[in-house]
Amino acid sequence: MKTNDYIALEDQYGAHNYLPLDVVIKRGEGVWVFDVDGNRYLDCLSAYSAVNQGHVHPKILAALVDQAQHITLTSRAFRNDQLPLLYKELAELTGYEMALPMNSGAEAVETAIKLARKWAYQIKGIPQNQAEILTLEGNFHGRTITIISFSSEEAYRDGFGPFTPGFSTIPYGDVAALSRAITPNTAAILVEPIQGEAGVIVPPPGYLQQMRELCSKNNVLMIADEIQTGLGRTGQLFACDHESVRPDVMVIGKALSGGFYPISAVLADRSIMGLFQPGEHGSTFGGNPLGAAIARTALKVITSENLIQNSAEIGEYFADRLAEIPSRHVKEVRGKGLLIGVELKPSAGGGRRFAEILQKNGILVKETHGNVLRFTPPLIIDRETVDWALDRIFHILTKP
Ligand code: IF1
Repeated sequence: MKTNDYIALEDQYGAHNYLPLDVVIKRGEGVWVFDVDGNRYLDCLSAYSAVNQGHVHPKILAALVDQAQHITLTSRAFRNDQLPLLYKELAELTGYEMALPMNSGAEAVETAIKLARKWAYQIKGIPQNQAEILTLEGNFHGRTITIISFSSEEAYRDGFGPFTPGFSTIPYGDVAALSRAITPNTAAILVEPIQGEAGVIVPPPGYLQQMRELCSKNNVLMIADEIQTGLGRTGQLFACDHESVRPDVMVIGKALSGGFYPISAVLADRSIMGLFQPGEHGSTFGGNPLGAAIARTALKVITSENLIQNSAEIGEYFADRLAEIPSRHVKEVRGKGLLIGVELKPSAGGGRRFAEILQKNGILVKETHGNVLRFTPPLIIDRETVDWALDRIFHILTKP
């Protein structure tokens, strides 16, 4: 079967909840993916930062295969020999005393929301059902009804009401707005340290630090959603590390499995995480031994292969070279580490057009918010491959 045959099947039998590029990928290896027609592409999306370690990383693959031959799922009614080791290794790597494992990012965000509300009523003393959680304009935290209830993107909300109460949204990057929005019923603020979907929006320097200070002063939990920015993507373990900010609750996912398996987690110290009592929260697959074994190796790969340092160095190089391209289409190049956004001018004709041209030149990117091209390759990418890509990007962006 050829590309168009697969597309026809997908079109006929699959829900049309996406409009993917017309590339049908059959195989991935490191930074490269190969389609059914034998074409090779540089993956500059990394499945939205789930494949930081590169496609089909051999060590993570080996961990998956080995664990799958022992036991894959016990449910949490019983214990297994992988989850306790993942807990310990997560605590040692991140400095948080405890973790709660889930599967998708959205489930971890929902878990963090439940935890913040529980903390609000039991510790802060907010009256029952009156906890408020602040969210930021431009946020993206997943697709569940509660999460889209505080989305500022009409397309994600339209037609899905009624919505979950208890959230209010304030402008991103605006400390004064945050200070004004805090009330005695504010339980938490949920923040992406860099907003990915909104178009790689980097907050003003010091924003996270001032948010941290305001949260501490007002007894409000700071919850960082680092599902996309975490685990090395921005050139630090966490994007919050750029400002030496330690959120009260840290949400991770995506690269936690190196793209092999849905596993996410909420991290916090015992004073917060200890509020969950047996039976109050969970999931069938949450904390399963297969996902835990995969995550243990995925984390080891990030540290043993110095992916954080590589993301910082190669990311700076990539972004600097992109910013030097004399393109009349480019408005701004921004980001941190290998989370890079190229914002196009309205006159450029939209990001999708460039994504399709880049695809024809062997590079896969995803536009976001219409006119921002995300360049987020796996963190294993080397300078030579970046130069290979820059050659092509230069010619495409300097064309009329
Ligand atoms: C889609 C966006 C990115 C996330 C952050 C939580 C989640 C995500 C910061 C939820 C997931 C994915 C979801 C995917 C596309 C992609 C995405 F474009 F949707 F917004 F990356 F920017 N927090 N992001 O980025 O995690 O439940 O998906 O495991 O839904 O189209 P999930």
